[in-house]
Amino acid sequence: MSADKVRRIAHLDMDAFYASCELMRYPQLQGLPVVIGGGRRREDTWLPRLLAHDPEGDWRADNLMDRLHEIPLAAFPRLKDYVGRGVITTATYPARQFGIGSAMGLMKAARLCPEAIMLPVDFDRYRQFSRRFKAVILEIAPLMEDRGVDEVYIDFTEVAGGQREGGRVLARLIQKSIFEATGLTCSIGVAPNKLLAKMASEFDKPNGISILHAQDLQTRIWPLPCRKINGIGPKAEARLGEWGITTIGELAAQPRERLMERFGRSYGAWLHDAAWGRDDRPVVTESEPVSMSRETTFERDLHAVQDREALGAIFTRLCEQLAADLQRKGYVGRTIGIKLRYDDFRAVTRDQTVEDFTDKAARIRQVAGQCLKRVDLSRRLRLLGVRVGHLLPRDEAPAPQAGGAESPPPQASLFEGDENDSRGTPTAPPKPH
Ligand code: DCP
Ligand code: MG
Repeated sequence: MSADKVRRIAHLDMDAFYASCELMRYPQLQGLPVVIGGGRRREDTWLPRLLAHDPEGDWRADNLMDRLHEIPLAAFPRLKDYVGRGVITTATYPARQFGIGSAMGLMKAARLCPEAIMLPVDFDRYRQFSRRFKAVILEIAPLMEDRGVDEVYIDFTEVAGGQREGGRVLARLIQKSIFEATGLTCSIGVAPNKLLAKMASEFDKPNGISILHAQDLQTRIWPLPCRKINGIGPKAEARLGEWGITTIGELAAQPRERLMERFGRSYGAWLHDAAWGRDDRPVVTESEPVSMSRETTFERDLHAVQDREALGAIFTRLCEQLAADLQRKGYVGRTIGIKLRYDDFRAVTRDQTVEDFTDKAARIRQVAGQCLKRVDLSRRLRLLGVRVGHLLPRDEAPAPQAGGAESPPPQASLFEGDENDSRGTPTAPPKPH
């Protein structure tokens, strides 16, 4: 970074993303309460609906896709007509005025706004829009970190216009360019680091720009609830609440040592830094991944013995998801590890490096299972993660040796049964008592 430039990091988040992508093809829904959820898209369900509402209309399957914008409002499914479970992925801003939001059950949403229009999810479409808006950003600012389908971090520091008005000039240019290319709006926060930028991007949603300077910490960040910090979830919030801490300012007033005693060294120290707006993580551009991982925080803390079955299923699923990620992206790896977080927020990791490179769920699970045997499982767990490191593109990795580790022997691991488990095949006769 040049001496005369201050660090300016932007966080950009698309507005009501899935819903906005839908509204591009159904512009007649602009300004109405619309929710996205309830299963995958099936275009063929449109025709019977259309004919029921508009029997005289010349609707044909072969040109329906070009005429989506002509579909009359009466033919759209409403929340009140929906029977079934499922949750909302997102809602348009008009729907949010009724109190509807992401992750809400469809039945509850239907009570809040029965007339809201409901559309199914179409991930392929959202991914297309995602690629397009990111391509627009990259043409303007090359240092961009992809954080998922609808958000990115951008390092403004060295980009032309990135320092003018605290970044507002560049933010405006990006916002306008994305709108011209895609028809979609986004909100941008610019701040001295990622942590603050992420919070700032929410300040003025939708279609807003917020500029935050270091000296704004006390006035604009400290009054906010702790939950607004990305990394403080409901459980940490509840534990802070037990101390009477609800705002970020109250968290900042806590001695660092006290937080470390209560939340573990690393999370406690991080909490303190976060409350003081400190974060020096770089903006990481797309590059060869060093590792890939999957982790999940449980709905309630789980115990290795009492909840063995549930944990075993979650563990298997994480390994399968990770293997699928590796296979989809074309990588194999040979360092396999686990991460646990206990109910007291302490985290531990273990890993093991093996001879063979793999992208197979069974092999990952086997080695990760070995790692699990090296940690304390007497405490309840709140998070479990699995990681594969030492990655190589699949075609650059050495071929597995004949008779080698390609087909490892099946092995019972923790969460499924251990040495005391009577289901396993005994290797020695039981000892007489
Ligand atoms: N999403 C989801 N389930 C959730 C939250 C989000 O499927 N519980 C999906 C739908 C969103 C997209 O991810 O459109 C982006 O998430 P955001 O949290 O950024 O929400 P939106 O972009 O929809 O709205 P906002 O304008 O608040 O950013
Ligand atoms: Mg969004």
